[in-house]
Amino acid sequence: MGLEAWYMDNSDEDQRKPHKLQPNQPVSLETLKNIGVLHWKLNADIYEDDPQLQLIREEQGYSSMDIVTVEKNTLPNYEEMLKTFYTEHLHLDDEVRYILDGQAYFDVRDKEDRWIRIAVGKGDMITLPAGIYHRFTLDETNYTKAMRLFGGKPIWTCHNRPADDLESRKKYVASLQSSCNGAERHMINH
Ligand code: KMT
Ligand code: NI
Repeated sequence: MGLEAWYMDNSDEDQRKPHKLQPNQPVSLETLKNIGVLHWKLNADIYEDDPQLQLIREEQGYSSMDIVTVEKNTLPNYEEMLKTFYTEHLHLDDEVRYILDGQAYFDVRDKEDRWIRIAVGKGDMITLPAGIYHRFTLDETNYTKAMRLFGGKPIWTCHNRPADDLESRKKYVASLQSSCNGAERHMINH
């Protein structure tokens, strides 16, 4: 099952609006995979006891988790947090989020440094690779509840752009250069 993603326009309007280009320029799951963004669709109604989620956590080594509700009167320091989330940044580890309720947008940079907006909703689990520049915003519904998954000790530190000298960034950039798109791979294989 697909995620909806698209290239963003450059308007300064409310970050919570979709910011689609006119006409819309969709981005495929394949393109997302090529920049290291992975996606699973799960049944969020049973997240507390879901064998599928357990399997992913075991396979990917996501041993710890917490649950965060991003909503005006629920999240402490709401306004400040939203600003932090929407400031372009990277992390030293993968950012893994499982949307349990509501919806939101993750924006990621593509190989040409263009913004791709990814719409996530209930049941979407998404992994942004360590070192990718990204940001997060609520949409116009102003509410989402997400499970944050992590490999070891939870470290949510944001490194704002520019952070090009960090090892995680260098590794990520190198991984983009060595991976190629489907067509190129096809040619190498034949
Ligand atoms: C991040 O680091 O971008 C985030 O944690 C986004 C918010 S997760 C609901
Ligand atoms: Ni982040």
